[in-house]
Amino acid sequence: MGTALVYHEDMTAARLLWDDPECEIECPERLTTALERLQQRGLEQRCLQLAAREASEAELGLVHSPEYVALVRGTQALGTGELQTLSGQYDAVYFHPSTFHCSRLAVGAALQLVDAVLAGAVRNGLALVRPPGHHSQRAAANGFCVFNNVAIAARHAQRQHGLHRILIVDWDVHHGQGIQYIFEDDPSVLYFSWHRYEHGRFWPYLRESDADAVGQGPGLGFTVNLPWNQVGMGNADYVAAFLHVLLPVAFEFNPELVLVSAGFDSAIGDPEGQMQATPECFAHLTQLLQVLAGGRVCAVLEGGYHLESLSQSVCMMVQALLGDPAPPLSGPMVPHGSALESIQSVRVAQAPHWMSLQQQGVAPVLSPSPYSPEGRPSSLLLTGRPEFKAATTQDVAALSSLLDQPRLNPTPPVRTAVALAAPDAALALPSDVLCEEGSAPQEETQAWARWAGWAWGEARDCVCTCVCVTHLWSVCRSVSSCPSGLSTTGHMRPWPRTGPSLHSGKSCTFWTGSWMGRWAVALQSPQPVLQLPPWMWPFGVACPTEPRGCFVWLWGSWIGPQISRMTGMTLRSRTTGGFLSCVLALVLPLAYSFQPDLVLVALGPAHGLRDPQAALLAALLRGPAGGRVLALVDEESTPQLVVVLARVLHGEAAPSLGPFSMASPEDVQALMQLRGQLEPRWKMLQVASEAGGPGSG
Ligand code: X5A
Ligand code: ZN
Repeated sequence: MGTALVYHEDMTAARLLWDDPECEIECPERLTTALERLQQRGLEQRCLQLAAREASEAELGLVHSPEYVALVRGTQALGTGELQTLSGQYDAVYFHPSTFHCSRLAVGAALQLVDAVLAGAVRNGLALVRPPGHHSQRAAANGFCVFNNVAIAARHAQRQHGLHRILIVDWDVHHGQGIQYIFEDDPSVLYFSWHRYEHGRFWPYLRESDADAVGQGPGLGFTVNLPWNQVGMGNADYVAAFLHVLLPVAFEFNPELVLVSAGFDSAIGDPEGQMQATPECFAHLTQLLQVLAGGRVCAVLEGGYHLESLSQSVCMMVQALLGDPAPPLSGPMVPHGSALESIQSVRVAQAPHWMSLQQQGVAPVLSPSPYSPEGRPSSLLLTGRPEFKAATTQDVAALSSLLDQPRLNPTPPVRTAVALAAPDAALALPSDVLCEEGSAPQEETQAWARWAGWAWGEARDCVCTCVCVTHLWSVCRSVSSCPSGLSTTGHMRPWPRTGPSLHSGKSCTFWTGSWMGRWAVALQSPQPVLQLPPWMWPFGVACPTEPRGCFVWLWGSWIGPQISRMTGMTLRSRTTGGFLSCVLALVLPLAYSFQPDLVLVALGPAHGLRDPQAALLAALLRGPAGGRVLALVDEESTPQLVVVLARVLHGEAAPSLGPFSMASPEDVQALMQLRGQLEPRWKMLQVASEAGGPGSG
């Protein structure tokens, strides 16, 4: 199951024919540069390449009025002066004689992509199109957009493929008000948008872009707006928005298809967005979306006006769609105070509509919007656009050195390997997963150590290898028979070869079952597991003699060689809501805050996770350590678990968890307590600004 790339050269034909500083950034080079970069990196060749077709007028009619379609059709015959006059009737729009053809190709590309994915020809894909679509309305062009590509694709998926729940994720830096208007009373389409807002002082200056616009009538709660009130939002803010707002709601919604309004003007260097997220952030966002809807993700290009930043972000997204691991995120994983205020305000506004947001408790509304109901804020008229500070030469130099960094690594010799006692040809492993036998304990240990070496050592400079399902027992045995721990043992030699040793490096263990006790003893932990503080007890305390639940265990270089922090919690929740809260609100924020070099996912006896839960956990944990994951599975586990883990670690879609069920009050209570304790140290756990009041941050 591959990735489609839909494109047509004709979409480069439309261009601005007169002087207009606002519109000139929407230029043909946006497509040609991005495509060239995809070719250079060998990514285009790995995709199923489809030539875009023109959408029919009936298809345009799924969203647009016949009069409007006729009007755009008419622009083909207009002269430059007439085109300019007509363009002036809309906000930030230009028409070109080729606009009608280009816009029909843009819609057609989105439709073809949806058809390919829903027919099962590919798992996911990207349509590289222009003009963009998300500002376009039933009878109006707006913000460079002529027809609403993504909205039409959603209606098409409903009418032609009978879908009932479609999620639209709009990560363009502008509010896709066009999509919002089209679906605001429709509960079958959940629209999520984040956007630069600055309390209403940023284009398109709409009251209805704020967090309290949540949809209407039967569509209440199916519009989710996350306004950014400051520029400079970065990787931590975007990931926090996904973990604490989008994903809880999306899992509860349980979409059959994810459409992405993939604008990259939300990336660093973009003149419109003025944000700070680096290109690899879009690989992470893409990966996070792929745990939904069986991985059926259809992305359609929207904005993105810094050619280099746009091209790199597009490459990152395609790489993630292809299943490659995402490079680790750079920079401090600490969300901005203003971002947390925004996240908090959406959670408050949406809590009445989503159980998943009620579970974690929300504080009262922070700050009323300073937006004046009469129209644009008066300060805008007085001060112009203060948010656009001119970039200094220093900024420009820093940006180009950042974008010059090589961030796409060569493909590793083996992306995923599996060690099994008795490899079985009947196991449905992907053909390019290396499967090796390790039946004797010594061989198993060696195989495991070799995978570990790949995952961490040799692979450090060539992406990362997501590796290894083996027999936990022999690993534990060899660890416990070696009192000084992994880093010094001869038969574990490959482990510390080129990477930092287990003690001095940052790694992150997700450990389940009774083996944690042995492991801790083997590592001579100064904090034996049984001394976990009482506030962790509700989540299950690790006890060497009594396997119970699942444990999260972190240690790192920041307090030297000691195991610095241990937390324990159970993931063994009977409800999907409880499990998801653990993963989204605790495990992933911890892991993203910690920025480990390696993630160990160990599923011991009685780990209590159902296969789809284990797969989801493993899939999501590929993010924080740049794909370096080592999964250890107990020998009592079923071959199905081995296969499902190998598949998701290899980049395939995680199986569905099934319908959402609300977490138990005990789970919620315990989780809140644990988060409260950990929040001061691990900032990605925060869902509200620390000062907790207006104007903070
Ligand atoms: C698709 C998109 C932006 C329009 C900005 C007008 N449109 N100032 O990014
Ligand atoms: Zn945009």
